[in-house]
Parts: sequence; structure tokens; C-alpha cells
Amino acid sequence: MFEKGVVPLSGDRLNGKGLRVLIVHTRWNLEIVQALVEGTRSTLEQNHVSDIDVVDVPGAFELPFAAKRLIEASKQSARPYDAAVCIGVLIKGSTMHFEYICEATSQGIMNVGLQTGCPVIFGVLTCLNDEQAHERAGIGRGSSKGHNHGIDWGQAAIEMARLGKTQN
Ligand code: RBF
Repeated sequence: MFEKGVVPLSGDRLNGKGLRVLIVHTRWNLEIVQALVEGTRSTLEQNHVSDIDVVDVPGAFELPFAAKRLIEASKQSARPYDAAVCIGVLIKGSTMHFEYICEATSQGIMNVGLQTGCPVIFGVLTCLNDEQAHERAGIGRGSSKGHNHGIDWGQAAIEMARLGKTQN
């Protein structure tokens, strides 16, 4: 049967020892965002990332700016970030705001990674309703709790941080 989603990594490609990772998350939709942050953080810790900074911003629109500023600042320190994860939840409303913020946030996050050279993981859910968002954070209220995508984002951060640095 077709298994949807990313094929997980194993072994040394998921070893986060010695990495420094930044998590930037929104305070919009905080209950759901917190579940995603915990999924990411616990995945990083389980894979031996011990240096994790967590910073919050108002909403998804602010994620790219904050990530860029914090990544650039870390380059002046002894230990620049090896990867960043931007986490937020956008839920469609009755105006066009959703479309504009989704577009700006996704393009912005991509640009921060390309401009800074620090991989930035797109941890933003863009959902049509609350139910979709809860299920994708592993806190669904129906018969299935769903899957916490923060787990995938933690793994992606390690994989991308290691890219080109070591033999995979
Ligand atoms: N920020 C989010 O992170 N998720 C949302 O679902 C969200 N919806 C918004 C809807 C409206 C009508 C407005 C005005 C803002 C929304 N924001 C949302 C906040 C946005 O990302 C940003 O923080 C503010 O626009 C300030 O720049």
C-alpha cells in the first residue's frame, strides 16, 4: 500500500550531536503551536541535539524576519545556528488574509534559508479549519489524534544541518 509522507531516516544521518538549533514559533493559535513545538523539541532531544533555543513572535508573518535576525546575530557568536525551524498555524478565515500571509510566510522562510545559508524548516500548517490543524499537531479530537508534524520538522532540521558537513 502507498504510504503517504516522508520516509524516515535512521542511523547516523539523524544524529544531532553537537548541533545548535533555533525554534521560532508564533503565539497565534498557541495551543496547537505548542504541541508542534513539543514534537519538534522532543525529536531534536531524542536525537542528541542538546543546544536548542526557543523564541516566540506574534504571528506567522513575523517568522521570516525573526528567523533571519536571530540567525544573523548567532553568526557573531561562538556558535552559529546549524538549522532553524519556523513553527506556526494559519487557519483560513472569511477574508483574503489567509492567502496573503501563507504566501508571504512560505516565500519568506525559503528566502531566509537561501540568504543566510542556514537551513530553515517550514513548520507552518496552512489549514482550512481548526480540525485539520489539531489533527496535524497530533491532538485531534476525533477517533484518531492524527500525526504531530513537529516530529518530521525536528528530523528535517537535523538532516539539513548535517547536509554537506559530514559523509551521509
Ligand atoms: N497569524 C497566524 O500565525 N495565524 C493565523 O491564522 C493568522 N490569522 C490572521 C488573520 C487576520 C485577519 C490578521 C489581521 C492577522 C492574522 N495573523 C495570523 C497574524 C499575522 O501573522 C501577523 O502577526 C499580523 O498581521 C501582524 O503583522
